[in-house]
Amino acid sequence: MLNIVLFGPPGAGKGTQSQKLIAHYKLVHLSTGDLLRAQITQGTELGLRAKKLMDEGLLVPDEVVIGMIDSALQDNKQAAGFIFDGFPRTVPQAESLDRLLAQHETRVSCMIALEVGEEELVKRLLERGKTSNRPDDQDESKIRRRVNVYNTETAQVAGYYANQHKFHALNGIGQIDGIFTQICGLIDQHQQPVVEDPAKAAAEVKA
Ligand code: B4P
Repeated sequence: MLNIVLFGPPGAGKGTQSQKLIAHYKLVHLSTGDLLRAQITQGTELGLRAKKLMDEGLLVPDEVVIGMIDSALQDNKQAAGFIFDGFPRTVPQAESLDRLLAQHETRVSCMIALEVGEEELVKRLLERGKTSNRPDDQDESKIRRRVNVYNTETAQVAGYYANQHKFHALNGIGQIDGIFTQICGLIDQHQQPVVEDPAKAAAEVKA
């Protein structure tokens, strides 16, 4: 299975690139932001609690998002793999994801982080806020708070995957298609079959 964690601050392009990646690799897209917004639209109790936090640019409690990912994995047992978009956002979420994937006899293949500076993030999200109807995209101080939450609570998740030798960072500024090509290059490296004995493999290729 191919399981990609797409990482980066709010507005880095995670949602944008996820749409292209699910079409290219036929993966299931799991965006905790989208799952939470669906709960808000349905007017569930969980959605009402999440909305207050999201509108303020704060994180929703770990157990809520972990529970949503757990049920989404149960609902997609036949999937070829997943794009995790906006999850995990804390180290406890990352630890839970490892545990949940192990229950399904799979694991995270790699994390790809999109790096974008704060001023560009603010510009992109204010622009999206003109049409998205998302309260968290319409107020500059809330956008800056989200970036601050990312820097203080989420950025350390990168270290968690670096320790597992699964972390890759890319410049998230540039043409969307160009960034997509670079992401695919990194993912394809992780899809290469593991060669146990390079000399034997080379001899087989010659023969
Ligand atoms: P999310 O829904 O995850 O949203 P996001 O991080 O704001 O956006 P994303 O990063 O996907 O946007 P994109 O760059 O694609 O989170 C919303 C809230 O939900 C959080 O603040 C939190 O409250 C809650 N939440 C979600 N998951 C949680 C979790 N695991 N734990 C706790 N709380 C959680 O797009 C941004 C804009 O940039 C778009 O308009 C796009 O067109 C543009 N763009 C993209 N790439 C571009 C490029 N290369 N050049 C120019 N513009 C570009």
